[in-house]
Amino acid sequence: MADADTIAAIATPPGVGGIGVIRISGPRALAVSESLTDSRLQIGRIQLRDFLDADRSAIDQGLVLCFRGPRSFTGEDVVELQGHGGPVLQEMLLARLLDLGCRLARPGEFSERAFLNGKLDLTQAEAIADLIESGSQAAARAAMKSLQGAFSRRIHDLVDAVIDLRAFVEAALDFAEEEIDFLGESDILQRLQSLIGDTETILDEAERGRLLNEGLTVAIAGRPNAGKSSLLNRLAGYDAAIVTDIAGTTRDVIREHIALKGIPLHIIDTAGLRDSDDPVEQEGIRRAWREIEQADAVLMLIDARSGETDEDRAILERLADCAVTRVYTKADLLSPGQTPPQDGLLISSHSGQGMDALIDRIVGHAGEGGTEASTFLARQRHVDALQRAREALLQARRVFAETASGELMAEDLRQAQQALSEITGEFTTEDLLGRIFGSFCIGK
Ligand SMILES: Nc1nc2c(ncn2[C@@H]2O[C@H](COP(=O)(O)OP(=O)(O)OP(=O)(O)O)[C@@H](O)[C@H]2O)c(=O)[nH]1
Ligand SMILES: [Mg+2]
Repeated sequence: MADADTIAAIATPPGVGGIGVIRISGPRALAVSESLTDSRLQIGRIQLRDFLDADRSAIDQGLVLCFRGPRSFTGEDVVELQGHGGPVLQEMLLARLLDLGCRLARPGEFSERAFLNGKLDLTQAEAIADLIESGSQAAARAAMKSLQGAFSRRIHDLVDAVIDLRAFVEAALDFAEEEIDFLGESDILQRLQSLIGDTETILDEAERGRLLNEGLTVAIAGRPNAGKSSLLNRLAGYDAAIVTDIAGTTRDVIREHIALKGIPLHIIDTAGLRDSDDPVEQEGIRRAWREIEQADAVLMLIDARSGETDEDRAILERLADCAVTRVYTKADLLSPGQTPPQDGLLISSHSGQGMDALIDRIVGHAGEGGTEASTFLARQRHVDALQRAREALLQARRVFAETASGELMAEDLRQAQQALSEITGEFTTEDLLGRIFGSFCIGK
């Protein structure tokens, strides 16, 4: 058992509803519920009971479901009280349970106990939170696949392969130099290579799963009057940002949350980039750069009539490390004989020209095949860990190619294994668990 406390929390959302569920977990869950209902309760049966206050007056009436650990969500004894969904009622019931010796559950504590008792691994526990919070059907489906273990299985297979290779290399350490050759240097390299390939495949999928979960951040950048706010409004489908023909209209960072082709997007409109003496505009530009440099993708807007100017080139230079798409704007204003620049997309936020191609390009940032190919939902944490695992494997390959030393390589393999194990939670720190479960809501 993870904890001797018996915890309780309201599991349904706050507010008025047909039913309201209170969840209790821990060694005294059944005893407390029997006191509350002043009755004997049985496992695995749905029982109608009065929920009694200290003075034996009924607070509410409802169904009681009892589960005996380890055959429960948390792995401990669990009782669910399904009463009526009134906030005052539920508070009264919860207060009574605290009187009877329960402690109020911390956010995510039910899931944390399920994890600590081996009912779920970490990706599955996270998938529950992501499933509940999923913002699109595609995200919900992918979260469900993670919950069913699709992601964990892939990671386990990878960990097993790393362990095999470690065992192989470490066995080789027990042999003399000449015998290592006999064990096959090329074999080791080949296995390492296929491990790196598998890690990269999963990393790609995890990145897509992360985008599906957290959304793709797309910043709209460019000089004043390039048409940034007009594009934001066109994509959002309403007048989110002020548009005028005065250069320097937008000062604040404006965010719109939209979905294109099932992919959640955070579209960010920013202040026009230029040298300015106005302290308000300077601050706007400073914030603009911060958003642009952190975005997953940047749309660099350039007036199609002027084409790329020196000022645009200066901005593009600073964007060298970002995923930038050049977008030439105001296509409707091009004079009939004028040929538009060819090194980017051509759009008009007024006529709608080129919007489909732009949307395809934006969605394309979510990866080959878009999110339809996502087999599981992922978080930034998973992507980071996979990247560390890949780094360690690449390092192992470098070390082995240079030194042919299994000993040095074994340490890198150990690190790769550790990074992968963080994903499923076989290797974790208190701190990591606190951060993950602390972000869940109470009663989950
Ligand atoms: N004809 C035409 N005009 C456009 C188009 N897009 C923007 N404009 C006009 O260009 C001017 C500037 O547009 P904004 O969207 O405010 O430009 P911005 O890049 O947000 O400008 P700042 O906020 O000042 O940086 C406005 O007068 C818009 O109506 C377009 O596709 N066609
Ligand atoms: Mg603007």
